[in-house]
Amino acid sequence: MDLIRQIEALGGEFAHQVAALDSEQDIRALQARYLGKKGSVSQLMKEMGALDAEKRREVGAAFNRVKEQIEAEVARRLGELASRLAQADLDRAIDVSLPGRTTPRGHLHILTQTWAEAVAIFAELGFEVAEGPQVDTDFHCFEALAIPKEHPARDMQDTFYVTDDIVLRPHTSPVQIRVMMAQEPPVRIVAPGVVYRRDDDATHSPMFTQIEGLLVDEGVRFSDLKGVLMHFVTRYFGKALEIRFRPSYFPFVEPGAEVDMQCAFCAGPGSACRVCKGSGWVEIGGSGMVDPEVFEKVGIDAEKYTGFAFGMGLERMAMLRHGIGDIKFFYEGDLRFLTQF
Ligand code: FA5
Repeated sequence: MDLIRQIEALGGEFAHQVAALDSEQDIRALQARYLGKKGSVSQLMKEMGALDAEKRREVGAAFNRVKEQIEAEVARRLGELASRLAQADLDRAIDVSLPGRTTPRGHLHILTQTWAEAVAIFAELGFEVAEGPQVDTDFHCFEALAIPKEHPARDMQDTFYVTDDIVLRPHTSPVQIRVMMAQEPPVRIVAPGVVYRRDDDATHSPMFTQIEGLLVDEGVRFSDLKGVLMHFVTRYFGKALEIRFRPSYFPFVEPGAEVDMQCAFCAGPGSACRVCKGSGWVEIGGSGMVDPEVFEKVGIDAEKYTGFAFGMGLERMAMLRHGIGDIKFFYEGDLRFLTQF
């Protein structure tokens, strides 16, 4: 075949092949197979040596045309490739006008909030926080609180026994004992904490939380107990509420009383209130003046000091304030419940 036609055929062949490639690397490799030192165009050029001067000029011009054509083709394909990549980049671009995707933020559990709020309210009156173990001795939970073995009062607070002498504490009252054994009066503490009982219904759980209060000093009276509890319910429920004491029996206090507060949700006795069942009052805990027998057990002079103590359920408080109908909601971890508080 005529050399010029062969050269032009190579140009056509290159154009055909380069059209099928879509990476810079492949295109450059193809270019080298044609124009590189050992490329097919360069090989063909070697045949020019045998031609006469005029023919060589013609053929040389054909070589230049094909080289330029190949180079132009390479530049065009690389340009196409670059703009396709730029377009892909643009398509991927972020629409800054769209609302952002926020990471959901957690918050404190309603019971933790109640715990912290109760502690903060008592702190306003100068009470400090004391803690004790959840697994405690029979001595701290019962004996020292004047509830000997076989005493019927144990039934009210029946709990889980680890051994005959180690129990899961059924109330926060053992913290009173630990504090009084460790510290001389004046004592002014609140002890929030988890406690356990053999209970299970809509308002009673086998594991729940209480807050204990204890104040021991010279001249402490029952009216001080009333004042402290009135301050607490008024601050916690956000309105002035009355307190009522009903005589009750807790072996470690004398006199002892159940504490009722005026129902925060109705007009008073006789209404069709679901919370207080129309009585106008709701029970919030137990209380009383520390029994001299307890002072004797912990080595405090009962002639010199008097004191009061109380214990309330924290779930009970939150249920009353937020209208929560079942104590189980606190422990189930259901976000539909938890996110309401
Ligand atoms: C006591 O636990 C006494 N330690 C309180 C006390 C302290 C009296 C200091 C005198 C001096 P009581 O068993 O009534 O008392 O429990 C107190 C409160 O804990 C109850 O009013 C109730 O709000 C809550 N409570 C009791 N049992 C459960 C339970 N199983 N689940 C949830 N809350 C409970």
